[in-house]
Amino acid sequence: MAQIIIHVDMDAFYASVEIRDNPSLGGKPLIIGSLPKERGVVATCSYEARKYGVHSGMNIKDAYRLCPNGIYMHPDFDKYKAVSAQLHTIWDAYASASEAVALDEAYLDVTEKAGDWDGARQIARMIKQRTRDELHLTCSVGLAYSKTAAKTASEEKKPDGYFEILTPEDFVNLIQDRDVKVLYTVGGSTAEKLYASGIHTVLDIQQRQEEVIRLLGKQGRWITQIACGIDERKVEPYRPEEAKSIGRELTFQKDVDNFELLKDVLFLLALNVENRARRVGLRGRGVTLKLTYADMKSITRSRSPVICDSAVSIRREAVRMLEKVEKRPIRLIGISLYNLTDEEERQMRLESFDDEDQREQEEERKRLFKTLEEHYHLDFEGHLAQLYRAETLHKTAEYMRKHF
Ligand code: DCP
Ligand code: CA
Ligand code: CA
Repeated sequence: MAQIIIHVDMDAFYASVEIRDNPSLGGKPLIIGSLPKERGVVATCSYEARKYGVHSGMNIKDAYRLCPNGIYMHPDFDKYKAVSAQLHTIWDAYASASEAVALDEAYLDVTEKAGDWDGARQIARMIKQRTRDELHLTCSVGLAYSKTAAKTASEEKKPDGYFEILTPEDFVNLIQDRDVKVLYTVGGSTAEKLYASGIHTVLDIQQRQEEVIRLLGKQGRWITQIACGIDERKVEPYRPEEAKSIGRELTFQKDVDNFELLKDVLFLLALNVENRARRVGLRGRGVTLKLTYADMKSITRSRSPVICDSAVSIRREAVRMLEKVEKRPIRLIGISLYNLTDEEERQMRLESFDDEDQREQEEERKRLFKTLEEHYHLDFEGHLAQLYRAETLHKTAEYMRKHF
């Protein structure tokens, strides 16, 4: 049977929650992330701030340059996690399966509960209404025949939007003249490859499918399908707290035998893992270090229980394990967090210890960034934002390898 799928995504999520809880922030450019004098990135910002060109992932210094009159705040992940749980209560009431993609976003399979498109429209309306009435927040909803189309639809009329794409033909008509990046599986580096071959729009992909597949392999096959409106993926019931682990690994182009360098790479990996864990509101109670030697022998080492919710603490544990392994050339290194939890473990620790540990971690974070900058001449002020992307991580690590 054909599917009826809703994709719901909250508007300026962290910022909207903060404005709701402190209405004096309303109507102002609000930037959630770091404070201007710190080193960090923009997590998100209000739509007023977006008018100045500020956006998620941007270096905070750049945001400050564009919007010096903005209000800058740290995120409060625990609060957003609590709101996310309330959202799920609403969403799950209308879906036979719901798949959380982030704290503020989910796919809902409403095929059975809606019965037909009219039923689904009603569900979309109710979700928007209840989100407003019960949580005093707005969301954007997309209704469609597939996951890809539903996600595209929810983006279409943001904020507080509603849009529907009921057939593959409608989907194709909507996006065929747009840049290939409208297909959300096409990231920056994939887009560059396509542009280099003169493929700029979705229509170009449709008309040159063989070429795209030759260029991108398996991923190319998937992209050509989406470009033609084909996506039969089901909504997979999923909650972030069911995730088994969050990890990132890196294969070097050339084997690395310098273990001091590996410790620095561990910080890059830990920053990436920290960012992803925070976005779904989870902490790890265990850390795994994975290594593959040049002769392809792989080993893993784990530590648990530990409290790991920051790049510094994740790296600290990984370095301890790295110091105990056999020192031979390394081909791959990875870190993952497991025993994921959203419990407030920090509350169980003594306040004073907590504060002191916090300060120490802050110092260590600064020191690690400084080392990276001084040893490798990496411009972290400029690159920190992109560092959270896997491909930049890769490039940065390779750069470090060459210059150490
Ligand atoms: N987030 C983050 N870092 C990013 C992107 C997002 O920490 N690079 C966080 C902050 C956002 C939340 O995740 O509030 C949801 O991300 P979205 O991409 O859905 O962005 P918003 O909900 O903030 O805005 P929009 O209205 O565009 O969906
Ligand atoms: Ca959102
Ligand atoms: Ca989102």
